[in-house]
Amino acid sequence: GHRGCVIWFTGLSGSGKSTLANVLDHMLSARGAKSAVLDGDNVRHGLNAGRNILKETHGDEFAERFGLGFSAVDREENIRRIGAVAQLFCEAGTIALTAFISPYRVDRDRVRATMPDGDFIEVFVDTPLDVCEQRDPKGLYKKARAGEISHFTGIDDPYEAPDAPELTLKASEQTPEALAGEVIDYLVGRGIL
Ligand code: GGZ
Repeated sequence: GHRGCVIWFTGLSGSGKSTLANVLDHMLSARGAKSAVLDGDNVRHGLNAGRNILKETHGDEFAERFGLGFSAVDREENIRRIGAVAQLFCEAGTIALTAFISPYRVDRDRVRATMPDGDFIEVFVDTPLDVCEQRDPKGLYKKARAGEISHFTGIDDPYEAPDAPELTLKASEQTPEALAGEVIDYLVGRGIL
């Protein structure tokens, strides 16, 4: 058996958060645990869709009010909603794996504060900026350097590393499988698995 919890991955774009969450998701399934991945690729197209998407379906005024971008306040609302959803998964007994940059400490700490002690597990995916920029899977760092995207995390927007994460993973030094194994060990150690 296992209980629900939230495993909150935080780190730069390209740090390996989503890859790690997906590998962990499969490892948890293999052990018979219920888990679910929330990441930008699903959430920022649905629940937290951006203005461009909402303009098409709901019109300009709606898109202006509710569409989320990457300003500090939009990221704040992005994280608040994701935190609320992750908490619902947790209460339903599922292990929620969230993979968002979540660059602001205060936003992450607010999610933590809404949850029972021990249920919010913050995992810092600690990949150096230069490694993320080398990988640049979507070419976004290149665009940010060229000034085609502004407020890009790590380039011209801040990333606040956690002060006291439950785990720090050096994602540039080990395979995703080995790193996911570290998270599994942590969960076993805490009696969650
Ligand atoms: C950071 C951005 C930006 C800006 C678009 N800054 O590599 P990706 O593409 O898939 O990961 C990034 C993703 C970040 O969304 P999150 O919801 O995780 O961000 S936050 O937690 O800060 O709300 C990147 C893409 O969206 N992207 N513009 N300006 N990342």
